[in-house]
Amino acid sequence: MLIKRTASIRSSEITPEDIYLNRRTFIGKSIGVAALLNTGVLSSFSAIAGRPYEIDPDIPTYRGPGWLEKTLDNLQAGPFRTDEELTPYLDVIRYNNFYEFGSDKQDPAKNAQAFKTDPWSVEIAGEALKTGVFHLEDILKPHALEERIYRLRCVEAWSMVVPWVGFSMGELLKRFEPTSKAKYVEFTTLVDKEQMSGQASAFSTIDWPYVEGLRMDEAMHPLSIFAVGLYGRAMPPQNGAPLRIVIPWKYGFKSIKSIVKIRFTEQAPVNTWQQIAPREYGFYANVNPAVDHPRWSQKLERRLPSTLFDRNTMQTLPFNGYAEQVAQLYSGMDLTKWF
Ligand SMILES: Nc1nc2c(c(=O)[nH]1)N[C@H]1C(S)=C(S)[C@@H](COP(=O)(O)O)O[C@H]1N2
Ligand SMILES: [Mo]
Repeated sequence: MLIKRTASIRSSEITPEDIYLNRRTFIGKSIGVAALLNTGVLSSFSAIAGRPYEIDPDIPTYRGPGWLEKTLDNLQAGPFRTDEELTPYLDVIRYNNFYEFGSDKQDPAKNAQAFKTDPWSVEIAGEALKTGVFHLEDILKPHALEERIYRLRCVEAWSMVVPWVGFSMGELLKRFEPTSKAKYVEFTTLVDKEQMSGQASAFSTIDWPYVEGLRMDEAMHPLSIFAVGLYGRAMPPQNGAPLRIVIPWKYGFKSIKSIVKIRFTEQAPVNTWQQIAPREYGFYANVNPAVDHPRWSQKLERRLPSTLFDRNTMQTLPFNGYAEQVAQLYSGMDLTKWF
């Protein structure tokens, strides 16, 4: 739906993605702001963000479940916000890694549009007093939604700045009363070969489901969030609707999407990328410019939007710039070994 509606998007299929991203951004800026000012949309969004969102109101957006729409009206400004320039909405929703829907950057935006995210339930399991299967709506009910503007740094050396809609991960996890044996928390993505074309593909290297994990103290850190939206709207399917996590000081692959299970464990979970290539990807995956990926350097990153002519390159910072908040979680650990 999203992809088919405008004729200009068609050109993405024949244009190198970098040029395509830049062109869309330019169009978005030149016509989008004026249109927003006319409709008053800009002012209503800037009230939430404290800064204007440059979103063309003609861009079809995923609405999400009705109950979520109501809570999106009451967004609060969350802590730790970066004031770096936001990555344009179109880049955030059309340049994705979500292998369940294909491995090209534009596959998820094309293949996830009909993804059914309502009703959705999440199983809470393992070392906790309250376990069971819960409706997502019930899980989210007690939490006021915040806007968290974070950097996201992919292990592939590109990055974005995204205004996520979400809330503190620890606040939710606490409600299920993890026991003293809960040293880690594991997250699992949906398996549904009918809906997720990437899972049905014979070329897939991933042993589904996609699994991720955090140490309990990482999960309880105030920077860690569950996210249900971005840019003041419901989470687009390609970005991990209806529920994903965002861990901004770690490489993007830790921020697992479309979660159906949360399990508290005593042993460290084996996350998907570590399982596929343990020499390239570890459990911690803290952003670290001093530790190269075996096949490329991690010193620099390409901040989207990026083009063939202007790569928009910048230095990658330890812990993705969140060292002040999280470095003490790893004091005494050799981060070249625990990568
Ligand atoms: N289930 C699942 N979660 C996933 C992935 C995936 O392939 N499957 N890709 C990860 C990677 S590598 C990145 S960089 C981020 C990208 O999030 P975004 O598409 O919202 O920018 O999602 C992460 N979460
Ligand atoms: Mo990534």
